[in-house]
Amino acid sequence: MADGDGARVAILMGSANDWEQMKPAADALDALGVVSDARVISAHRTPDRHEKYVKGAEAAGIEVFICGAGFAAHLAGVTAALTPLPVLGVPLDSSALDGIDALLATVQMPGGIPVATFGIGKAGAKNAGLFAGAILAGRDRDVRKKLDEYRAAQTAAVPERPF
Ligand code: RP5
Repeated sequence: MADGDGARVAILMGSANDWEQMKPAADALDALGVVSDARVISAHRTPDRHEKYVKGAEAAGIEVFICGAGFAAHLAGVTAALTPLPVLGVPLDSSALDGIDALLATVQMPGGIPVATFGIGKAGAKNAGLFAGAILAGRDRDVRKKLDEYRAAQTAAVPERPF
């Protein structure tokens, strides 16, 4: 579930309109048995909500952030500025530039405040969810088991022939 109760991964997005592209992150974490907390938080539209949430997140049990935003996407970078926890950035396709603007804004962090940047849109969100799970799996045997099972099932689902 992405409703926050017992969440270890925060999924932030700049707009409720981003949810369709960001939901695969929550789904991937669900598949690994990891509770996430999906929030609409914009670095420029709701800066106070942003700072309050990020500053309180670690004490609330959050271990990893996934941040998705479109246009001149600065949500992941500002989040990383506010916390030492790992921040995974997902550039979203919401502008006339099809997400290239968000990709460059997210990936081109100046040295010193890192954001691990994923692909544009749903595939990037899915991989960010799986990557967050892999971070937790390093010292959580239950998540590691689920991750191994997820990958084994994915492999088993690939047919030998295309027809
Ligand atoms: C960004 O601006 C959001 O992440 C969203 O992708 C984009 C457009 O937001 P809306 O105008 O659709 O709310 O901050």
